[in-house]
Amino acid sequence: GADVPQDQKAGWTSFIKSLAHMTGDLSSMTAPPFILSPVSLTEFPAYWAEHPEQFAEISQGTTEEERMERVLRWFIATLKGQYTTRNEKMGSEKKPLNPVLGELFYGKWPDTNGRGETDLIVEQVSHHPPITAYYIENKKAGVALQGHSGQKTSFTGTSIYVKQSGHALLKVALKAGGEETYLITLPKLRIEGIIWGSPYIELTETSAIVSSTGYSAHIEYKGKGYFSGKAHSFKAVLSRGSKTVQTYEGQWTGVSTIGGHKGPVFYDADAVPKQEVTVKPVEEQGEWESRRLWQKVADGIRGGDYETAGKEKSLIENEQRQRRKDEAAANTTWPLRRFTHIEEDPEYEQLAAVIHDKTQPTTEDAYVFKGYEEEEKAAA
Ligand code: 0T9
Repeated sequence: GADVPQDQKAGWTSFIKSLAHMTGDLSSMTAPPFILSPVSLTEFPAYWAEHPEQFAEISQGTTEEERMERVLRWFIATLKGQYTTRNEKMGSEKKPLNPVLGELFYGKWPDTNGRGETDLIVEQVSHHPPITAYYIENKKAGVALQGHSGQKTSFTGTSIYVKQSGHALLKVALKAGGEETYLITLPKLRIEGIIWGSPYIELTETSAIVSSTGYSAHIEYKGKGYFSGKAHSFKAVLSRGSKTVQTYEGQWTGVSTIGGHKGPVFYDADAVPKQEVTVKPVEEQGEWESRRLWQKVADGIRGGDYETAGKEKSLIENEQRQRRKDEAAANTTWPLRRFTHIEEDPEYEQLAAVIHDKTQPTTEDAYVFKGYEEEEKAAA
């Protein structure tokens, strides 16, 4: 535990020991203060749109193949934000705040150059297990992403293995009329560096993007010591039916190339700065909105006042427990505000059938965005 503060070494050791007994859900486990992040998991879907120009440009591709390539480029471009931001901002991966049921996160990326505004709506749709649903749309560009995300975690002895559950569907409206759908599956994660107290993520195994046009991309992830010898590497094969159309390889944190490592640049993660989501000031947020809900806890964590952070967190958790008891007594359940839960997603089933990965479920549930509320329409 070289990176663990002296006074938290015992706490870190017992946290690691408790990982061995974990049963799939790490989010509710207590961890020492140095590893706590002041950011809730409901904020994470914003990573999908930190390159709003690439998101918008998907619909401008002139052929099915070009649009598929643009979807892949946008997807690769999101990975650095999704999986390395906490290391860059806070020095290591940190334990996010565990969202409460019904927690909301709203944000947008303003229209700066006529490409249209990108809107983000997130809701915590389950607490146990934690599941986050999101909807991201650039109406003007005709591009919308709807998805949900959960995690199943296990401890290997030295690293935490994370299987993501859920999927996302990207809808692209074509200028000439009609619509394409892209199923996006989620990579598996390995959280390394635990014993030193400086966790970081490496992606592993595969994920896929499958289009209603018949194009698909299968992406393989490798860390140090594999095909390029570099950390955070991937190889993607774009195909149509059973025919390979193109390959892409490199680092999702850096440069990737088309058709072999000497080919032209596909994407350079360092050349394109990310744009962070803009959020209303906390004072103007509703009481279920993440930054307002967690404000006192987050202030405590940021300011090193862990006693206040802990007390405020307990207040929120006790209030939640009481709500669940009251609901059980009244034989009611918490109503979802922005999404409708569906048990089966026929679009998922159809597109997932193309994926070779045996661990990808053939059927999954989903959360369908209910549509904008009146104030949102008025503000747009
Ligand atoms: C969806 C993403 C996900 C959420 C996070 C595993 C993790 C919770 C889920 C998968 C996003 O699109 C992408 C990025 C990071 C993932 C988190 C990394 C992480 O460590 C947490 C888990 C629950 C922990 O907090 C483990 C404690 C940790 C600090 C290691 C000791």
